[in-house]
Amino acid sequence: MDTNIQNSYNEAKKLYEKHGVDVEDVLERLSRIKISLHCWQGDDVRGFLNKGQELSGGIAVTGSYPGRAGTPDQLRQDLEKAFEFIPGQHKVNLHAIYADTEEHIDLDELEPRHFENWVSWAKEKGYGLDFNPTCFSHDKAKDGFTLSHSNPEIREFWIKHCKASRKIAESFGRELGQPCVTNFWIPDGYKDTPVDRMSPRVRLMESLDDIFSEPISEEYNIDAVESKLFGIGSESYVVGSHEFYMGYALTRGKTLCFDSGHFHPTETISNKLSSWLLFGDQLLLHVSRPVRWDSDHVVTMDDELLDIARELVRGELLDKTHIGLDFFDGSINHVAAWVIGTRNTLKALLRAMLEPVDKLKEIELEGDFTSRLALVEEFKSYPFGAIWDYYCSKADTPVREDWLAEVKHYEKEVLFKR
Ligand code: RNT
Ligand code: ZN
Repeated sequence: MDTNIQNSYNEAKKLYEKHGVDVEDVLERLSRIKISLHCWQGDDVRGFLNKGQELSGGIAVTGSYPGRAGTPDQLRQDLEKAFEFIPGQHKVNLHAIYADTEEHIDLDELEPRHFENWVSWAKEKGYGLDFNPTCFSHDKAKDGFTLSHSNPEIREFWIKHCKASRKIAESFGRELGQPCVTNFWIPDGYKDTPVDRMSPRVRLMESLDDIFSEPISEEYNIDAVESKLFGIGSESYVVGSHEFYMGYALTRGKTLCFDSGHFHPTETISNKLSSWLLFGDQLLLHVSRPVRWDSDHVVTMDDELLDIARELVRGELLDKTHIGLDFFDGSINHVAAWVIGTRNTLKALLRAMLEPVDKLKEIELEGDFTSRLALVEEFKSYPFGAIWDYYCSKADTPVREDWLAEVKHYEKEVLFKR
């Protein structure tokens, strides 16, 4: 290891240890955290099934940066490249439209065999896999409704697709020896104020109950449900709102997914996590960054990311939390987007873990809010960067911005030649 990195680490470690923080233990705990890299950042949410379908469902990618993955092999190659720059062992989050098959099939006909190439790749590389049914970008989702559709035939199509998705997820979990988190997100909603808010919710509840009627061991598959406040074209009403899924997940023992872009622009998810996990068993995060709306910008080291990380650490919630990323920026290098977002998420967790949590909690209980504020603020400029550099170096991943030159090289040699 570079002696500067080692020396800076030793000095930084002493500062943290003065406050009783066991830095080696922190790094060991950090190395066990898995982040799920969302495959859809790699190709602007296009997928390989039903090629040519426009992205729908009230989500949007802007930008046309060259080099996005056009085949499953290219997408895997790009993910591998990103993982070279991210310390630790992580997961890949697939959507159903990323099936790797030559067969012309529809979403309701998908089977585990259509994902065999993904599984053997993940096995070889030691990655875990997560999954999502794709209830958008499809002719049967054109009017903005899927599982809550008033037409029973359309509903049935989506129910079949979601059932097929759970089977695929189960096979991932079985094959890879770690549970696959399957996240159910549907776009259903109205642009303008509805007259009947209840009936679509009743239909959604019934569809979900049907989908989940077959028991699947949580050893293989964990079902999560994701709420949303509004989308493009569903500004006035979304069937699967936060309250809907909170009630659903609690009464059905499901995992609740919080996407940081799915609430009012000034509302944060960090303040919600402890309340949910007091009553619910598990949490899925879609770490994203809304800018004025659910814009899915690349995750940066902003206050909310830090607050999410602090909540997970201070509340001892990490063991019950699955962390996935969810952003799609088509205006920058696709591989760099993953690297920046994932490194930031890990770095935020590290920063949170390096805080003297027990000591701060004591000070708070004593009512010494002056010290609480003073210490929390001083800790913001403690040398976590030196610990992070050491962690990256030890994991044989590039230190600081060194990864950028490698991404630029990859861009020139591979991405721009596509
Ligand atoms: C949409 C949701 C959902 C999607 C992915 C592609 O608002 O956040 O998680 O981003 O399924
Ligand atoms: Zn999401």
